[in-house]
Amino acid sequence: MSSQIVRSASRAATARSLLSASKNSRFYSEGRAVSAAAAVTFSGKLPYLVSSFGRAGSSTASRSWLSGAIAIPAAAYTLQEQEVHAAEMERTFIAIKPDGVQRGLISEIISRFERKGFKLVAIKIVVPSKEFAQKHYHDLKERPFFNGLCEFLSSGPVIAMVWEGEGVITYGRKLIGATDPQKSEPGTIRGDLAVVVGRNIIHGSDGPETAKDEIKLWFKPEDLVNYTSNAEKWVYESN
Ligand code: IDP
Ligand code: MG
Repeated sequence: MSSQIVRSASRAATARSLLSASKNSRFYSEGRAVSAAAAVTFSGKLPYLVSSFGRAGSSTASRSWLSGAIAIPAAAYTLQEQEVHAAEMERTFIAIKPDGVQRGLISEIISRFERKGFKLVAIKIVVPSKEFAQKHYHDLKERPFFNGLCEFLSSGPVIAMVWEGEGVITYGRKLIGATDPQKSEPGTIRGDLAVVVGRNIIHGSDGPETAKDEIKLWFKPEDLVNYTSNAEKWVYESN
């Protein structure tokens, strides 16, 4: 298991713990790449927090993180702030490309992320310039299809979105399916709704770093909305 996966697994476990621990307070999440442990401050909720952390230790990754966390003296958690300004939920950048928009697949695609339990935190419709498309796909600039790809992305409206949730970067890619729709599994967005690689209807960030970069490229920080969804306690609580 790579250290990146370990980090993201422990962050996810922390986020879930905090969701339990913050039943009566507002839950915040941010796209900042901060250590969850460093970000946690509580108001008089430490005993509950600690017992909640204890229960959450179901994986090796989270257990090792948790033992470290519990060893931190209570005083290390400043108890001043009212709100838990805490463990980020992961965020990913998802775009419905011009073919998906023109084919009337916006609601179909959004509903797959929504029904899974992920939370929409930013959305806009935009026709990107070719220069912007080149920035978005900069890592593919040596590929023979780069120019056509950027022409295509800038040829019409794109739905740009940020989705939030535990494991949303990796699982978002699973929902999307393989790059070439001929190889995408049935049940995935590309598997069910697209046929060729040049018109595969959707983009999704492929890792934490690209997610961060792409969100920053497409959205201003103030475009991202922090809110608590009513569904969160039903999606994330554990027994
Ligand atoms: P991804 O979208 O699954 O992350 P990437 O390899 O990052 O796949 O490629 C970006 C986009 O470039 C693809 O979604 C697809 O639209 C296009 N693309 C990838 N490979 C080819 C190809 O071989 N021919 C034409 N277009 C391609
Ligand atoms: Mg890609």
